[in-house]
Amino acid sequence: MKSQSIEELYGMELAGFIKISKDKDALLVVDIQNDFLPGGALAVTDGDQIIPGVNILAAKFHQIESPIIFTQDWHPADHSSFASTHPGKNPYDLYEAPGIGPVLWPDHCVQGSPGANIAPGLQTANATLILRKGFHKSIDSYSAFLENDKTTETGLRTFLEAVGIERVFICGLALDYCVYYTAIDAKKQFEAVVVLDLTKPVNSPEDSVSNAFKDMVNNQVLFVTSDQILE
Ligand code: VGL
Ligand code: ZN
Repeated sequence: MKSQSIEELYGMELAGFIKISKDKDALLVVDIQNDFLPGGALAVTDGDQIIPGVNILAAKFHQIESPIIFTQDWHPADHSSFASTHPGKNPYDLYEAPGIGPVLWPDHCVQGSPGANIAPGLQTANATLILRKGFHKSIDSYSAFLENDKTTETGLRTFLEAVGIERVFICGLALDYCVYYTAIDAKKQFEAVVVLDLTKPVNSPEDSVSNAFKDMVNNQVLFVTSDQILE
């Protein structure tokens, strides 16, 4: 059975076929961790469905010897993004503070916990770099490049620049948070391409996906499906 196409799901215009180049294109696999999968603390609906396709896409980048970077959300147990650290607050309550928001989260991806592990089905043997983010207690990091203060660098920008990368392909979880913010920050220095069939949203608050797409389109982020990426 053919599943619903991504054009039908999101209505985004696709960039078409793109041939990837050795050492100029990098793949970012964002936060595919147990806590973001069905049954996890901050479960993303169908988050597990993207894993086989991510493995296939990563194999294409590995084939041409281009870097593959996995990220891990990696929070201390008392992280300020957790509702549990704010008396009287519940997960998904709206909450804005510097570096935190627009909602509070259930406790998730606590450093060293099973939920923070990369999903066992994901093949990481070919990883060039596994980057952890969100480890500062009072500031979140949705983006793999910049923490939510929009100033503190994770080091990923400098890494990609040092190895000569010009374009990044972004997949993983979640579309409306870490994938979205990663794409916006990537585009400041590199071409940024989001792989629409290999990402799924949290959908909280309810306009998070439409806002993310609006902002990505305004920033000239490109969209493809994984079958359009050719080695
Ligand atoms: C994420 C919410 C909180 C994500 C991480 O990976 O998209 N979302 N922490
Ligand atoms: Zn988080």
